[in-house]
Amino acid sequence: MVQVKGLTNSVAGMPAEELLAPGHTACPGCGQTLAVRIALKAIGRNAIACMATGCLEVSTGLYNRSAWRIPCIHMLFENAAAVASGIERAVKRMGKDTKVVVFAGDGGTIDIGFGALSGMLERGHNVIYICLDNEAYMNTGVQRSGATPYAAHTTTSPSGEVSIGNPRPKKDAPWIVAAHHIPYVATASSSYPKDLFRKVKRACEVDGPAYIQVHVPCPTGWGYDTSKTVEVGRLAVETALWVNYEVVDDEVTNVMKIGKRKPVEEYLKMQKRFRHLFASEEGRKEIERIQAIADYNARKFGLDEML
Ligand SMILES: Cc1ncc(C[n+]2csc(CCOP(=O)(O)OP(=O)(O)O)c2C)c(N)n1
Ligand code: SF4
Repeated sequence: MVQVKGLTNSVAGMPAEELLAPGHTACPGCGQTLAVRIALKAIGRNAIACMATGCLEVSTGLYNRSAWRIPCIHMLFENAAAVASGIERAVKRMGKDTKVVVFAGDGGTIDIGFGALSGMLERGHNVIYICLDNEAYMNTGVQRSGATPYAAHTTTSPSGEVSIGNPRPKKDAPWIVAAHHIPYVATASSSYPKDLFRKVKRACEVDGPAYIQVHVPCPTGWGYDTSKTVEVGRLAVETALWVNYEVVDDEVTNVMKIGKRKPVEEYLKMQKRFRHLFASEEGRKEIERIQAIADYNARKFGLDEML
């Protein structure tokens, strides 16, 4: 394998080997491919990846220029978890300990593939499911998904004279997944690579289903400079609009505390998808509503308690 100086060994404590090769066609600054690169370092070579339709698939998986250095199968939105379930049973039948991991976008996971995911969790398959949550259907042109945050502008929730953007709050998928009483659920962010690495490692040790939802900023869909991906992702956590935590055997644990919370404006003002909120009095009121969502998260997870 070619080792490109500066592209390997970038985060201390992680294997230098890159199982997602450079040279794929994702946009510069894509948080999604960053998350996959880190997750694969944690999972290692003895794995089979299942990949639902989406940005990841078209940018890393096209025949004959695949960036995957482990076996990778592309499925539909609807059946990613079902195919993974079948592979897991086949691997078990063959007496192997190969890990089966699904990578799917928020659209593929939280909307269209949710039935298959729920079935996989409920049947107790030994599969790691990683949802790459860029908060919209990016691959087909930034359409709203069930994970799109309140008031965000997307092509199917456009802001304008009659609308402030997406009218519905973000669906709380990790919470719904946790209600299946599986051994391990976690949320993570591509802006906190060590935390993400640790969580994927932990998921590998679980006997049964593990679900990790990773917040992955998307410069193209969110509208910010490609150099700011890590900063935007960190601001989501620092404002409490995204909370990193684990649910182990039905108990919430390891909540990532952030010290003094930043106001949500700091996160919103960096992104074009929220630009309209700063342009009118009505928009300002919506920012207050978004601040209330962050306050709710802080109460729910005890973020304001002493570190
Ligand atoms: C059943 C079905 N409906 C619609 C499509 C078209 N389609 C392809 S990719 C995509 C968006 C994927 O969004 P998401 O899963 O969030 O992944 P992202 O591209 O954002 O990474 C859509 C709607 C499809 N392939 N299958
Ligand atoms: S549109 Fe967004 S998620 Fe898709 S490849 Fe580009 S940066 Fe990544």
